[in-house]
Amino acid sequence: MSPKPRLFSGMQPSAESLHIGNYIGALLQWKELQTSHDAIFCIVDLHAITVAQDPAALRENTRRTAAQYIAAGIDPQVSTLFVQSHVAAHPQLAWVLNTITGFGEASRMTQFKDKAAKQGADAASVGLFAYPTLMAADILLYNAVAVPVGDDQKQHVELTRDLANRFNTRFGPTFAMPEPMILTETARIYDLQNPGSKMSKSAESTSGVVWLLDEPSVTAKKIKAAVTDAGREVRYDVAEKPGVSNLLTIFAVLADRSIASLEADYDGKGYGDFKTDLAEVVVATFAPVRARALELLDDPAELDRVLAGNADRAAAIADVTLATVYDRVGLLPKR
Ligand code: ATP
Ligand code: LTN
Repeated sequence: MSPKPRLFSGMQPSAESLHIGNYIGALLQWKELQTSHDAIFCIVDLHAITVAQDPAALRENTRRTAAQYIAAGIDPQVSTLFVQSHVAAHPQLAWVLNTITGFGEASRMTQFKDKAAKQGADAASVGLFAYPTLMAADILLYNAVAVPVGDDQKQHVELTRDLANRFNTRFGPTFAMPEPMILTETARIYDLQNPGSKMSKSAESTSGVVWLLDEPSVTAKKIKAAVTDAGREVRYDVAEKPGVSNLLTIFAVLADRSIASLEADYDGKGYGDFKTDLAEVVVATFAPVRARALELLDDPAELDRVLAGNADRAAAIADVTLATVYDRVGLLPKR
């Protein structure tokens, strides 16, 4: 039997709770992929500090993110689930990659340009500039071939491929070539109050964001208050009915139904019934996830122990790659 292809993905611990967009767009697919792949999932805290973080909140959010991954079905005995800063090889390989990355090349990364523009060029840090080479290190340390990411991260995976190629050409074959695995547009969830923007952890107002850790009554309220569109027809039409289409996507994914069958069911019924039923589906999906996450968070010592064991497994792979890289570039080994 050939070994399963290696997969790597990560998420920043940038909020207390993940939202249903993160669940549908990432966690749900990761959960499926962990059986077909040798999957490694990383909570990228070193990426998170490329913008200012409150230290106590970052530590807490890292645990919370881990608890939500596990509660959503990432099994730390099947996949490797670990915290980036627990494996020193990540920043170590990133440094070497920095030395083969062009200044102009890094300057062309659109995420950097966007984030730097938001903060003002002087406030943007060298760390933010080097975000993509740290991400390349994440992927290349494990010779991951499959990298599930949102569309916005595609450019970073392309850079990773360029760097892998460059290193392999200059120093000899070392890294496997990763492929981005881009999520389908139907897995993109929009803000319930502002269906023109994607649901985001860093949204200015969170009234249209359904958090995984929201109490069930709050979740139901947010669904019922979602903006719908003119008319009363439950129909999938992104241009004319972005609000209703977004709710149909959520319903279809969580209830495992087709959009067409939902449209048929609600034909002639109006938005009220539709939203009431959707609220029930969303609560039924997430109440157990929330309960499990809170239970895991009740025993932080056990959670930390699981993360430490998984970090050791990750390090066993990463350290071998790093040793090869150090050797190839000519660093003197410590005897
Ligand atoms: P931030 O606002 O801090 O950028 P975010 O909520 O946009 O956070 P990310 O940390 O950028 O989330 O993304 C984590 C994962 O969740 C990625 O795989 C991304 O594609 C997915 N994701 C994020 N938002 C959505 C969404 N609205 N719909 C579907 N998938 C999403
Ligand atoms: N930049 C990604 C998170 C991330 C990642 C990775 C994803 C960091 N390292 C390696 C895939 C592979 C994001 O913001 N979603």
